[in-house]
Amino acid sequence: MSALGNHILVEFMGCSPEIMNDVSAIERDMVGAAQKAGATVINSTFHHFNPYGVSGVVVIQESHLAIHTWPEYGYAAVDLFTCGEMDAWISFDFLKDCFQAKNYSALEMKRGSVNLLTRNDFDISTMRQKADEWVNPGMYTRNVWFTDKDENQALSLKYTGEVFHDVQSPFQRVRILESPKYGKLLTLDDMFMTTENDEFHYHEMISHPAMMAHGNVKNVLVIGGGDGGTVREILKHEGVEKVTMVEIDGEVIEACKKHLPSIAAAFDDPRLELIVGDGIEYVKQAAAGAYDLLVVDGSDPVGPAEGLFSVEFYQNCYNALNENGILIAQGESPKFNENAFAELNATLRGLFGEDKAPVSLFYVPTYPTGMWSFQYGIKGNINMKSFADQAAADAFVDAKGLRYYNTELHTASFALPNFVKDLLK
Ligand code: SPD
Repeated sequence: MSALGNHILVEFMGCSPEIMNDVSAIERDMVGAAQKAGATVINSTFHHFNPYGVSGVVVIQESHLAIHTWPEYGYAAVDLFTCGEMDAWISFDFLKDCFQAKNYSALEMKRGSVNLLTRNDFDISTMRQKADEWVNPGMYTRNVWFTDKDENQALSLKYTGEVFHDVQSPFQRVRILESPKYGKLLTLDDMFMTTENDEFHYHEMISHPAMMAHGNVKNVLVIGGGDGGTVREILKHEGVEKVTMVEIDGEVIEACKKHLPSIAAAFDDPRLELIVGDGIEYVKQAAAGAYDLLVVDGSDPVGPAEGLFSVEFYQNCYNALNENGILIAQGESPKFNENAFAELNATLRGLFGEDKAPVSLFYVPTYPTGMWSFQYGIKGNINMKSFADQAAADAFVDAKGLRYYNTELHTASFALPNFVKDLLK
């Protein structure tokens, strides 16, 4: 029986749940399955669902490949619809291996049996002409999104589908992806950490306000900050004599050195001592009064960074600072994780004093809600809104070509909206 198309309805069972929930791997494998069978890929669009599951379609010149996954059952429902000479069983075999399917079944149907259809008499030459007028982009486009979310809100960035690095370290899943808008980006588990094109917002604001308010920082401890952006900014200050950086996950450092060299730009500075180890333990053992500045550049309070939000950790930070020392910590968002934001401030107020725990706000387009904070603990009498030497700070901004920080913004970043003040009460 002659037919227009061939449709294979596939059940893949006993698949790897991790793969079934991995939108980037599934997109890569579905496109790979099409290409392996010699298809011409026109477009792919894939979506990851909350809390889990992936759906997607690869449109090919020869029809389409589609998938819906249920990671909790290790199950994928796959459609392989082809026409012409393409052998969809090649795609089937390829996907079976990619998904590590233990069981599978397939139902093959012919679509459009020619002896059941009646050909009409439309003018095929006009149709051809119309088709020629349509401008094909000439390459296949991908529509793949990475989403950083909690149960109520999300921020999604389109990425190109390229995965430069994807390693499960002992602590977290470390990935480097590429976004058309923000360049290469680092994700840890399912959260955005930094991107090539907006990293300066975060790294300039975690470093320069404290440096400029203090004016004489020589000895710095950085906990976390594995991408290297924070130490890069701190080491721009010539008065800094020593920076010790303690990052728990060596995989983050290696991934960023390889794929994000503009961020991981200062790891060779002789003033930097880089330790791959547990920052929480390091601070516990640190000599009392050792540091002028202690920077906590951690990720969100889940996984390896959870301990970076504890009272005990900040008590040890307090002890490690000298009498004029400043603590600065990644403070979460008052619009995304309000509890972590408010609790951290309560911890810092409890340790440093009610009026010694200022909060600054800044804007990061690639963090959920865009509004993010740094939180301070001031041991001496430094006023975070002002400068040891404002003219020197202005000159530094010009000389280093800073793109986010300036002295007006420094002061303004400590002005808080009323709803944020209320959260901190
Ligand atoms: N949700 C993102 C929280 C910020 C984590 N730190 C970013 C590291 C940049 N050096």
